[in-house]
Amino acid sequence: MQRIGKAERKTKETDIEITVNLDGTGNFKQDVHDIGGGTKFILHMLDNFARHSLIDIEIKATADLPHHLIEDMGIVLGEAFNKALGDKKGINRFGWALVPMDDVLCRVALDLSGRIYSNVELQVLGETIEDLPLSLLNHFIESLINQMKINMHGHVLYGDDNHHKVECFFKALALAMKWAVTFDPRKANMIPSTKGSL
Ligand SMILES: [Mn+2]
Repeated sequence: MQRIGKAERKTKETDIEITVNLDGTGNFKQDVHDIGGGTKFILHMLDNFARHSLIDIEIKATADLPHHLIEDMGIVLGEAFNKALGDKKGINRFGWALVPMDDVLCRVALDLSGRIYSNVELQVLGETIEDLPLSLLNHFIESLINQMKINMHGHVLYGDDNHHKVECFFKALALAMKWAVTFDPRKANMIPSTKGSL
């Protein structure tokens, strides 16, 4: 089975197309026009996310400004996930991970609940990670959470290096998401909620 979702967004500011395959092997393909302002770093994070979640991600994007690009990539990625997940029949729904990266330890727990709630503290010191403004990273995470309507708790518990803190978060997010979207054949025809919908 291959659960594939494709989403597009074309505005005066951005032109983005993202495809995800939940049953992939972690392949990351991108054709994104590098416009600075954190483009490289966010792609590095998404490459990590794909690799460790085993979710294939393909992105094609152009944009006028980094802010528009990064925020809209979060929206389109969330939409692609929603399409791939469909009615969410048979998925684990919950996912969690505790991941170290050198000096940093990060914990992520999520629920693909259809309800938005987030509590994310990455403990980044200063205003930027490499060339990515912290505010933009927060926008990206928020866009993804809002679009997917999920509940996410993500905390860097300790550590020093900003790059490690954020990368560790994306790795933990990847492992949590991998488990949450995994299909369990024992509940193939079951939506994992006592409400009967998610
Ligand atoms: Mn890195």
